[in-house]
Amino acid sequence: TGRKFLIGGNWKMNGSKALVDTLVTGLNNATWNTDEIEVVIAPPAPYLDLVRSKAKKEVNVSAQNIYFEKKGAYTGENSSEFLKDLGINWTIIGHSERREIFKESDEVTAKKVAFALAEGLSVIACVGEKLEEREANQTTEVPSEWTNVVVAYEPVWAIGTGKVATPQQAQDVHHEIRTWLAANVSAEVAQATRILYGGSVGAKNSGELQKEVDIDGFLIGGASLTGDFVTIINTRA
Ligand code: G2H
Repeated sequence: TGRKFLIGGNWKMNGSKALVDTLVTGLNNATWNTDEIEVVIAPPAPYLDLVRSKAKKEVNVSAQNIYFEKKGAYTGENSSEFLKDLGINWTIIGHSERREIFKESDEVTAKKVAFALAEGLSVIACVGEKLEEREANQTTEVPSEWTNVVVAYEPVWAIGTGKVATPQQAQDVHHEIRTWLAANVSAEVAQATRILYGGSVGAKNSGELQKEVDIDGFLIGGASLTGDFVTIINTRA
């Protein structure tokens, strides 16, 4: 497909210095072909600096969220400026937990995606069941920047539940998203944009899912906190 397979780990609100040590050591000892696989891990914000300084350069580090302003009176928020200062150039935006628990709207999500891209960050933009069309619609507000956007499809019913979409179910939606991109952005963007699957991915099901032609990687929650994450990389490698 010409698209580099992306294996992302979203730690969510989990971790400790001890866990950083274990997980980063595991990744530093693993090897993969960086021409074919891109590894991105997203620890909680307070651990970003520690993870970036411990991890080898083949491990990309990502925030889980940022705000759409550079600085100021926004208590509790994180800025693209902090990331750049730490040498971190990825962020997840619009994860379903941000939307559901923290009530982030499509509008806010779209603003954050546009802002992060303008700041030179690469973005894992999450879309969920039924939302993909609207999301993609708003993301076209930044058409020139698609090279730095990775789309993550996470069916809400599959997140953290152990229920995984079948490879065919995931493939069908990924194909729809790619078709939408072709129709609404361009054939080039549709061909080049990576579409990740997220929702209870583990070492047991990654092998089957990755065979699907429109699945260009994973966004992995629970299993990214365990040895499964390296197993998934090795299974792809
Ligand atoms: C979906 C996914 C990673 P999990 O949210 O973002 O989590 O793999 O735990 O279902």
